[in-house]
Amino acid sequence: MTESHTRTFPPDFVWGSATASYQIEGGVREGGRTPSIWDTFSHTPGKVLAGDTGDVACDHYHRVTEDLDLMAGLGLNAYRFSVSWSRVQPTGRGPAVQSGLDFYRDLADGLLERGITPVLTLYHWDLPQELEDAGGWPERETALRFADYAHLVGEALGDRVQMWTTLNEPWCSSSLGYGSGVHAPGRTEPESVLRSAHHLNLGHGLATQALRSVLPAGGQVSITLNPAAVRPRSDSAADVNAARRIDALQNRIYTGPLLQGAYPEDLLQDTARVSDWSFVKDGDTRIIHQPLDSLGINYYCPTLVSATAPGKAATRNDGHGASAHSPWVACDDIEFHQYPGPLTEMGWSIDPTGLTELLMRFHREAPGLPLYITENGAAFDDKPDANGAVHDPDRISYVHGHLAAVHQAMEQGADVRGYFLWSLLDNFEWAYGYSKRFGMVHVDFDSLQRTPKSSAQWYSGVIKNGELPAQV
Ligand code: IFM
Repeated sequence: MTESHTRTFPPDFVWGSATASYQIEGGVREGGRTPSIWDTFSHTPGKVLAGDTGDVACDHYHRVTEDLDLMAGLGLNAYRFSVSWSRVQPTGRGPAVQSGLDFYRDLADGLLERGITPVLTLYHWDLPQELEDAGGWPERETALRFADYAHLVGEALGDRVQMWTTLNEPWCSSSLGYGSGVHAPGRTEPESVLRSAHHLNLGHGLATQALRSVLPAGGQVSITLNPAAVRPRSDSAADVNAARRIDALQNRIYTGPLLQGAYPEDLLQDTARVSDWSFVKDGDTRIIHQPLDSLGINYYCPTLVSATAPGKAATRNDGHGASAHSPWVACDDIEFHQYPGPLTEMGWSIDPTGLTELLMRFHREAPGLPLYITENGAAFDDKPDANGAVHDPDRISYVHGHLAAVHQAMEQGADVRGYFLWSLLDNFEWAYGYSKRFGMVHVDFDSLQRTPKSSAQWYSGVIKNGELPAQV
């Protein structure tokens, strides 16, 4: 990747990396932790590639000090991690378990001691199984339980963690968990996609209120979405309409109530044959529409759609896994396409322009709201060479291109405050198990040895200099 000039970031720009509890921790039966929906799902034959589970993952639970030293060595100034709900509140109800809270308190302290800002996500998809047994996110009760959990964790860790995120990518929880079923809990119920999306939104609003009631001054509350830059394949009215419908289901179903305090009318109409939305109660959208301190954006690739030609069955290649069931409610007549050009190991196209596009959209639609790229990165088939070194030039090029895209948005006025590379470590990539490597640090899943890849050294240099070189 070559650019004409070096790009300098503001001195207070936050340079971080991100992980999530079930993807790295292991230690699934320790300290009173009970199963989450991902324990159940990954132990169900046929759900995860090669029968992989998060039982051991990167064994981060036992290797926290090593991982903290790794982060410090790379010069990260922030680390985004998530809390395993069933580790701190085993059944999703009642009091917290001290050992669970201690694990995250020690992690936060270890970060602070090394000058790394802890950025805590309360929910990255690992719902306590007991709450799923009671109905899961399609039930309103789960949103109330989430608020109690947020209160417990906020009270315990608010003295050392300032940056809080309620949910990570609620679209994946609702659409992949309850629509296509490729994620836990593996249900395939179109109306549950809408019900769970609403209860995740409501859970966010209630959790935000709970956090604000316990966090000391300076505590910041955010939510991380995975908005899509949805593009029509042509400018025909049918393709443009297809893009509008997917935009409603992936983006505006969240940003509508979060940022404007209402669900978009077109979304309600598009999905009317599946649901009357009577699960939205009076006052809910007011609860969801809480002031935010920032918005987290996870970006990997853009989405290209078209209307299905009359008489032709729609094929779905939306990059979200193979399933006979669609995560897209009432969209059987919409096709997803891959862009020509380079792909990552996930089959996702490499197109940083989508990131600039999204940042400019939020700059317009949520003026004054600081933005963070809370995830961006790529999976490649990284292997150690004969000397044990791991060279990953494709990842360097990917991150270089996307950081340039962030910088371009900032030049055009977007208030972007930080960037978190996904991911610190190779880890459990959900339904793909350990087959996809997103880490800037290689993990040998037999020995659990960590080896920083060349991208880690490169990113470390970017952080140290606060600037993106013209060339990689
Ligand atoms: O690994 C995931 C992460 O858990 C959520 N965002 C996308 C990543 C890559 O698929």
